[in-house]
Amino acid sequence: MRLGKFKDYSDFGNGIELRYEMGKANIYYISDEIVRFEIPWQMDDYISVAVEGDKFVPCEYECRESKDGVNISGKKMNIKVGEDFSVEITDKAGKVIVCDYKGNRMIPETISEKSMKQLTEEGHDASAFVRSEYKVQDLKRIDKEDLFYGLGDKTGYLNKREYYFENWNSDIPSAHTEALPALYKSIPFFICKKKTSVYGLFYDNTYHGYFDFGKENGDYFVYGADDGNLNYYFLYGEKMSDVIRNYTFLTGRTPLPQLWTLGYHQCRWGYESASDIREVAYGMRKYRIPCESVQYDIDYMDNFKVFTWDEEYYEKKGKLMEELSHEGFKPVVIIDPGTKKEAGYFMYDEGIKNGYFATDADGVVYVNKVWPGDATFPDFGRKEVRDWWADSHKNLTDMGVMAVWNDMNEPASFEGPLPDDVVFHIGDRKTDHREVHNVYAHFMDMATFNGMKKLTGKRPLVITRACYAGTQKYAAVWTGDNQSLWAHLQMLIPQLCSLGISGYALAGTDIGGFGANSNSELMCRWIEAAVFSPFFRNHSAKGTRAQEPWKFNDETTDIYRKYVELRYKFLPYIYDLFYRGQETGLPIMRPLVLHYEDDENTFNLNDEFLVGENILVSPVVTQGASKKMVYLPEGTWYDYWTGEKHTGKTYIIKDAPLGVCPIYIKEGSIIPMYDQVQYVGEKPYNKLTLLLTPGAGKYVHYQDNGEDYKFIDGEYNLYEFSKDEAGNISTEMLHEGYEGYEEIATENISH
Ligand code: MIG
Repeated sequence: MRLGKFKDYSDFGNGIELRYEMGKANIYYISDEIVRFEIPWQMDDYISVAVEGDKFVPCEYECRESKDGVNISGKKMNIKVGEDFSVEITDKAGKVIVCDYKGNRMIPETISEKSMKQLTEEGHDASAFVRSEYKVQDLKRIDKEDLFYGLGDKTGYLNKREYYFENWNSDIPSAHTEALPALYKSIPFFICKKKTSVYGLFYDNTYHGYFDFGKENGDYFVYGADDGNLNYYFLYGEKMSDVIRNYTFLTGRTPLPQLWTLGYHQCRWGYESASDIREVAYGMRKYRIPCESVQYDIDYMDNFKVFTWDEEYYEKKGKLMEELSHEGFKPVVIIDPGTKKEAGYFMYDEGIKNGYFATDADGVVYVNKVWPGDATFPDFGRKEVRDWWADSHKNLTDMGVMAVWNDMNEPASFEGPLPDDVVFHIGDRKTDHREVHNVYAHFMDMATFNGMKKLTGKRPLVITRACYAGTQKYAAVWTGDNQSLWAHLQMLIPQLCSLGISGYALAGTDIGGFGANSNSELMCRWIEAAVFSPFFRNHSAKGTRAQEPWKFNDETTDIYRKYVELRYKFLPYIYDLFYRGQETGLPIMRPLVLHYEDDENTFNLNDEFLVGENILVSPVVTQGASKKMVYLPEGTWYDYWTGEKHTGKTYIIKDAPLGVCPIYIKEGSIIPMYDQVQYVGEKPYNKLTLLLTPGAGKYVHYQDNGEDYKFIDGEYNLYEFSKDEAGNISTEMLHEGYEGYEEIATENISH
């Protein structure tokens, strides 16, 4: 689709409308650093799902008509718009940051009929090789040095250059390899790091989307979508962290979680009865492995009917949860969107009576098969449906449930995908499955979050498998059905770092691997690598080898315990990062390139990461390895285990036999630590220990009750610790509104 020659334009206050021979386009100046470009191919007045509320910040820009379009000069950048709505963005010095690719796509020749036939014969999906122009399409130029980061949970490596991806939330039980175009999540945001600059683009369109970062052709990248508007935000930044700040300003930031949710969680799809859960819970305590929850997978429900309880295998409703709560276990249960089609079942009856379920094009309630057999799909895009779903959580909170895990919300279905024309809504607007698919989970998570918030008054933990851009406001994510494979342990690092820079600070993988059989070495290396993974849960599938640590051997149990204990020690540091992330949008687990942008050794570093700015982790993720080549960036670093000092910007070889995860602390660090507990809340955290590395430094520490929203009314403390070269600590209270620590101790790294 083309717009053709430019005609004229008008200014509407916070942006301009450009009129072309064959249509119109809009540019919205959201802030000095955020500009939205839109061609309303499908509809005027599109309302974003990801961006909530009015984000306009007063800013100044000037428009001048040029011979083929408009030149806009703003505070941070200039924008030149020409024929066909071609865009060029330059910095104030005139250097191009990004510009449209002027030529046509050079689509490689479509596959020949002969090859197509051969491929199909052997069962290959030959259609996957066919490429064509997309209905909505945008091409931008790639320069030789460009690197691409972000895009959420996509497989492969940090840098997405020369890879091709799709956004279509997909339930993939087979192994997640770098060849997969799509997984569970759709986050159409990426950062392009250029030789001397950086920028971000967020293509806010919920239809099936496509991203080709120079695979088709090295001169341009292609963004495509099956329908909707061309609708993208340009995000300016001097640094990568500015781009992330701007992106999360738009789509929202991960809210401060409850402290216990950052502890350890044990799960398995296959705890078939109350006694299975009990055995695991008491096992955690017996083996002294700190643990917050043993999670309830689908077996706890009566015939997989959501918001019910199976009293046959799981005893009387509420009994087990009540018993285990005395041991500090917080009940977390799974919920699927598919609602069993069964007359007499309250959710089905209420949904039918009120017309809450999606229908086919003729208005007949749509049915597909999921766990409960024939199931219907709540039309979550409508507020009244979300309110109903939110209130239904009372069935859970009445039993004592404290957090909800939303699964299968791609939405997944067993009898083929939902047809394109299944009718859904976004607000009051009637639309179809094609537009809603990628935001189905988003709306469901919103409902869960609001329900749990209202019912418990606490900060909800909603764990979701599928999501869209912006869902981070409502839910934590896990990366779905990985497998007990070394390749998947390796992928944990780029995948969680990518989710992190895409707004998802609270993310995790199934520790030990979900599918396939784990083994003792893999378990140990996984808990070492995952020790700082924001969401921290071991999970596995039915039929695979059990993964509770003591099911392997004593050595595994000991190593596992050592790392879970380490996690609990660093909880206040992790919690502080969440606190700060509310302002910065920065994640917990970070790729090194985020803080060392000028160091090319970090550009493609997939096997280590930073936790905040002060801790560097370089886990062993290769079978049989007992040494690790660690890259230490500029600065001075201290080995967490030995205190050994290293001068950075160099590679070192670290001895790392099973049980040793190389961890380094930056010079001048002050890291807050807590004493060991078996679970958060076992005893009050009234002592804080500051781990110190040599050198002067400053650190701000946040403390509150770790549960509810009283911090908004000022019930929290903010400590600023300063340390001089000699190691003397002074404390300034930046805010005082909560009962403080009884003791603040210090500990030096070189024990
Ligand atoms: O297709 O509820 O990813 O974590 O244990 C299986 C059973 C459905 C998929 C989830 C997994 C969960 C499992 N679910």
